[in-house]
Amino acid sequence: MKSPKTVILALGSNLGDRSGYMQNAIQKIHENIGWILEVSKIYETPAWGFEGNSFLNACISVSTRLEAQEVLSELLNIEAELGRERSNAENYQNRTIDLDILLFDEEIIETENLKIPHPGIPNRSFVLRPLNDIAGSEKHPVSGKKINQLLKETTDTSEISISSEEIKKPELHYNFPVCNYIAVEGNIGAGKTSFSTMISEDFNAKLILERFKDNPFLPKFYENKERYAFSLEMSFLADRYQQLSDDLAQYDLFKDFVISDYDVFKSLIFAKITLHEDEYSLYHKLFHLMYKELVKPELYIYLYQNTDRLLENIKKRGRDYEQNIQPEYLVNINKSYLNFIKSQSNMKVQIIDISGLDFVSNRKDYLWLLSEIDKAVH
Ligand code: PH2
Ligand code: MG
Ligand code: MG
Repeated sequence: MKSPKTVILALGSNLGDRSGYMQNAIQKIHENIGWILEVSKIYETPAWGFEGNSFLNACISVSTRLEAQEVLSELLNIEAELGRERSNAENYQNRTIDLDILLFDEEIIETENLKIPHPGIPNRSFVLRPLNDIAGSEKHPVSGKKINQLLKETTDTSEISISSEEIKKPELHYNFPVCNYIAVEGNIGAGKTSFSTMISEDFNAKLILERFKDNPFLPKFYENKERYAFSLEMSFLADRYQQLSDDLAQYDLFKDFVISDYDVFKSLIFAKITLHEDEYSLYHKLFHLMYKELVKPELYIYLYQNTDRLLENIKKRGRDYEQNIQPEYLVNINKSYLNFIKSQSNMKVQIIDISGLDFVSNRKDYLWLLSEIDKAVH
């Protein structure tokens, strides 16, 4: 999964309800590309480089997990949806909406259909004026000059004025960040780590990830379950207890809440499946001694994924020792989770069926998932 990057886009329209098209474009960019960070003022600008109606122009910055090429193809879709018609004519045409990538982090891209930074930046005031609103002190990655410097130096003397029209960021009000601590749970391969990582990046949360990699018993366990189950469960429990008691106690001033990709109760859920009865009863005693010391999550999210997709995800991430996991084992784990959840009367739980969804590569699925989570919190 990729970390978000900041892309800066130019919006232009000189046909029909110009600011309406720009507002609709922003909504579609939010739904398909990423979070709108900043929106410039809107400028009224004469058609540059051709005889045509005058334009409204603006710039926005967007936080996206897409690659530049993917952003480009989304923009072309949005332009088409908003009635942009492209003719084969050589020169510029009037258009309902034009969406161009100006900057993509500090990347420099030179392909047949995509050049970043946009080569037109330095000699177009209709780009530089709004760009200066949101990125005046950013450096142009090729010339190294700041945008405000490029604006001072440009030779384009077009008459540009601030328009009285306004465009806004989409209104978003998520309630779930009012929870101080959210735990994300789900079967092996459900996407717990991806989802909590995305939330932590997008909503400024402190992230606690399970340290399964450091557990020396895990590969051994998958080789010989009888022999290593107890050691494995004990070491997971010790590790989870230590991590949660340390990390939840350490308050991070700069983060708004905490999100983890597990809840400590999973220890008991797995132990019940993997241990013999006598081992389990010993384990159970120790578990509760530790459990009562720990801070409980204010919201417990269970991501339900169907067995076929779990197996597919397990294969895709390719951890050697997981490749022989049997479907029955996953079905069993899912049942135990649901039983545990049923027995929880004083915890806020949200079970979300994500079968058929792909929230990592599909932003619409991700936004749907966020709205489902939000339903648990009022
Ligand atoms: N876009 C063009 C060509 N000319 N002129 C103005 N004022 N605004 C634009 O957005 C614009 C233009 C090519 O995309
Ligand atoms: Mg253009
Ligand atoms: Mg264009």
